[in-house]
Amino acid sequence: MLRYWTAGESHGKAVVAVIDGFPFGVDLDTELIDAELRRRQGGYGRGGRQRIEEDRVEVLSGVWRGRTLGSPITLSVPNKDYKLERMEDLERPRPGHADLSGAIKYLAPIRAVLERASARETAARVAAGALAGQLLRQFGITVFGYVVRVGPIGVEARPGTLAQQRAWRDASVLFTLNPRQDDELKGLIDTCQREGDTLGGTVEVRVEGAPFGLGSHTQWDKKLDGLLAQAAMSVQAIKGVEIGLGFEVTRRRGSEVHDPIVYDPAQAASPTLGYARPSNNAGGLEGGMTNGQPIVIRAAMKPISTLARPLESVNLRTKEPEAAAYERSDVCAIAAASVILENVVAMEIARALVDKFGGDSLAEMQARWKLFHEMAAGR
Ligand code: EPS
Repeated sequence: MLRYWTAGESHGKAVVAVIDGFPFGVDLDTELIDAELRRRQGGYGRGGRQRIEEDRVEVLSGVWRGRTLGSPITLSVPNKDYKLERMEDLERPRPGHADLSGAIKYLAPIRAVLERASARETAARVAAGALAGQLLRQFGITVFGYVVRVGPIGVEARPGTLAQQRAWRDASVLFTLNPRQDDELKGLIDTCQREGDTLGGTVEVRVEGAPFGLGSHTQWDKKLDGLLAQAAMSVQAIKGVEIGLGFEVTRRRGSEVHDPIVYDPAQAASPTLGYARPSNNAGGLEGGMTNGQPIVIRAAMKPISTLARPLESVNLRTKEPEAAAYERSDVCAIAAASVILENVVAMEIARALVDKFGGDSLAEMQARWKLFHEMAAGR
């Protein structure tokens, strides 16, 4: 079983991921992890913290001569802005943040809660996901995330090959597939910043090359759509997750929702095994299992809850009304969210892959992948 945890506070020494059950024999490229960490720091609308940090991974365990050992892998991303011991407590919880619930639940200072609730933790999740992505590459599986909405402005859908879409996304300061809309989106974020406010948006993540049969219909906690939803929803500030058509299914009849099945022998060598689908409204998942189609997930991010022009709150000490605390923050972190979601999805797909094909070594996984595809072709 592949599983992972993170540890670390926003202004502590580092954020860390421990990944357990990662197979033996994957050549690790730390530059690929650093590239994802750099992307996570990018995007228009970020706050002052990203001018301080230069996130880079340090591999503390689980690798020998550049190759994974099958033992737990520890990835650390040191915080340049390490100052936890000098930081003061807050008295006025920020609506939308973990401050109030956490301070009451743990009978603790707000500082003790916000440091761990902070989205800084996602640097560790991105490092872990970028490691998982290196396992997926061995099987020709790619995970690709991009922004499809910033606040009220939707980004034009732009069909293209994965390579074209990657080039468009990487040319966009907001990691959308349409860099020509960047100026409009930047204008929106600038206005919002001038008004002391924040903006959210929507991210889409697409997984291509996943084989049939990841996940399982047999038990609620093995359904891959459920696992993906949990992983996406657990990312800071995510308030909604859709798969395929998502909430749109409620407006349509069954005949306009379900994807017909046709057999096309020319596609037999593709992940569909020849079972082509003229549409992909299911988003690649039926019965909690992959069906050979691209997996499509969307996640809705709420606006950052730390506002320069704060909302009404209460001083926890005096119980008197007061404006919420303001600490340096981002105006819009939707671009970063697209990187985080891409990487948490990569980890869930890697977990499902290890479940299906065995996780001791890459060589055994590859042999079992081949055997499964031979057997499935005869089904
Ligand atoms: C965050 C508050 C800000 C963000 C942070 C998330 O940090 P600081 O208080 O140091 O300015 O920059 O995100 C990151 C540090 C990051 O690397 O993404 C919060 O309260 O969630």
